[in-house]
Amino acid sequence: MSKESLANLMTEERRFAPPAELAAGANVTADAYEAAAADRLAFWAEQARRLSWEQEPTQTLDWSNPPFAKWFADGRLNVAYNCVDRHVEAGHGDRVAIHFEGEPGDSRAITYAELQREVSKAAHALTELGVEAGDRVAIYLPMIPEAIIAMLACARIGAPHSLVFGGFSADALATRIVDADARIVITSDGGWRRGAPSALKPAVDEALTRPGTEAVRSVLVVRRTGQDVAWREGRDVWWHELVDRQPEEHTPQAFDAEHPLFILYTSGTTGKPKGILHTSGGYLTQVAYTHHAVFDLKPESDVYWCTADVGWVTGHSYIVYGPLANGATEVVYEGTPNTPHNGRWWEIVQKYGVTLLYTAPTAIRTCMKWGDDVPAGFDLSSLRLLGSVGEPINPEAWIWYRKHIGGDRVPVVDTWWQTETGGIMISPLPGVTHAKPGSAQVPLPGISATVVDDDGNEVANGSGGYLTLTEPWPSMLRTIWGDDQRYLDTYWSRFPGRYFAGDGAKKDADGDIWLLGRVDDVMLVSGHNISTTEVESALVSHPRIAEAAVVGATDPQTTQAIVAFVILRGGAEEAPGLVDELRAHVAKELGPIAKPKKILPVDELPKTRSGKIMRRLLRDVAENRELGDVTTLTDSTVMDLIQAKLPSAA
Ligand code: 6R9
Repeated sequence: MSKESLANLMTEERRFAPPAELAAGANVTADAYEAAAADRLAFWAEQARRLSWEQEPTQTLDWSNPPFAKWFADGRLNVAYNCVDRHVEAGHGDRVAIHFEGEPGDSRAITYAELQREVSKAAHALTELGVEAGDRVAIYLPMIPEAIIAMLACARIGAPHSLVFGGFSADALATRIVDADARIVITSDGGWRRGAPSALKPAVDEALTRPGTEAVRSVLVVRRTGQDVAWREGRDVWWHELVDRQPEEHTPQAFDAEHPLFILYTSGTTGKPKGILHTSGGYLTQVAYTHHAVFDLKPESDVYWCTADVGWVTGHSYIVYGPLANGATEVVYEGTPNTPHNGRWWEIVQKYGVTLLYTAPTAIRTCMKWGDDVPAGFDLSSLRLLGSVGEPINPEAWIWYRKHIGGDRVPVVDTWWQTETGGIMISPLPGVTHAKPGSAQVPLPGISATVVDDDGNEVANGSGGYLTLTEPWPSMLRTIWGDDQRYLDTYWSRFPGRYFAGDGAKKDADGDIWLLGRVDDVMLVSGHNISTTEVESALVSHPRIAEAAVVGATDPQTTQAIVAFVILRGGAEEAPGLVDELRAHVAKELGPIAKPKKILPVDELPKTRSGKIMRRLLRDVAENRELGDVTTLTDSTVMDLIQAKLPSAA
């Protein structure tokens, strides 16, 4: 974003107060902001006491070598003990930890006592395979309980895990195995997706033929689908043969608070993937606190469901570590939302009486496209809170979510954070904040964030710029695995002394924060910086538009011209005059400067597995360029479809 800061185009006047009952019994009330503001470090030291430490920390933050943080450095704890054993010891062994729902309809309830036995056996099994504290373990599994058990078993023996999305190719898997220098890979024959078994093991076999993967000694294979698998004697081991015969008791050993817990790769827009490193004590403190505060979890009565994949950071922090540290009962679903029918998610909410639901805007927009009558066919009255993560949520999608899923009575929390931040950073508190559709609003207690201009000066209310984090936080990344210099360059060099997240944002008249998308996606039109998010939200507020992706394409007159790719509601039938009507609609909502030069109806948009639109690829299409890296797309055929439809897009 150069010269002109982001134009502040969008206005949203709707407001929703917290439901009185929720506010009256909320886990966290307004005084938390005051306590944290009065003494931020004392506030986090207090939150660390939610955990069970073998040795309580006496230090909170060591920032003597910024930006390399140490939190609770002299404390010692076992993360798996905190997520499992201590709940059993507290008498909650019979509480269900995981309601697993397989895509084909099989289900399995795992109590905390059972989880303790499974994690203990898996920890013994890893030890038998020679895994020691500090060794890296690659996990390439579908959404089945063994994924969670494997992660916790690694944590239990101090072996950092590196999850790789089941949807990623052998190449992507190999790169990540090599970079982390993994010793073991945990995988399965396959998983169920869209009503059919989808193989995983062949990608592992292929990845392990690549140079640099020789250090992998064993491949531990879960049987899920029963597909035939190729077998390498001496290397491949069945989970059920090795794990099932292990002892059910395992004594957890405590590790330093700064002991590495996991590496998770983010692709970013360019360059090789970055291995984001998270450690133990600070990470667990923040994910446990934020899960308690943002979702208002009451572990005795709530049924929580986060629809993310465990291979995404949202799965790490808000399926595994946060909820289990808090003793939650949660749903884990293996498959796709429309198998065997478009109402599958709502059927699951009804079946388990889900009270707290956490999902992504892309899923919400997809459900909007399928129609209001789908959720209306199920009893969703158990829900009491809805969360959103992954992208800016367009105000119309927010309103739809609240109305059609939340019965117009439950709060919606829009949570901004990143793989790098480890836990939620900016979000309403459901019992406190008067919600504004489309805005993540305020940093959580103990978190310091602001919006700055090109020179790093805080912008006035009503202006846009760059989102920065101004103080270290407990679950912050500690570095990029094996590359401290890249950590400094990527996050700490743009604004010295501050973390730069890469997102554009604005502050509204009340000082609330609105996220405007990645700065790489911001458009420069006739000297004005315009956010792709705002134009997309304006398009989505038109009744014919289900989804929109906007990019800036090079233009001789205006520097960049706005090009919009849209999915029409109720099918791709294009009514005459619709494109003109849409352009006029955007002009009315945002002003003539934001009017797209081109609007192109398409059937699908290119997305990553975590549901983020890959605008970079659409920019390639709009500028008639050869496509860049497509390996992180959910479905790489989408780009062919778009290109076939638009032979001369630019
Ligand atoms: C948790 C996660 C991080 C990027 C982030 C931002 C976007 C996530 C958002 C949001 C607006 C929200 N993002 N949540 N933008 N509002 N509530 O998504 O991590 O996969 O690393 O992505 O996602 O652009 O910088 P990750």
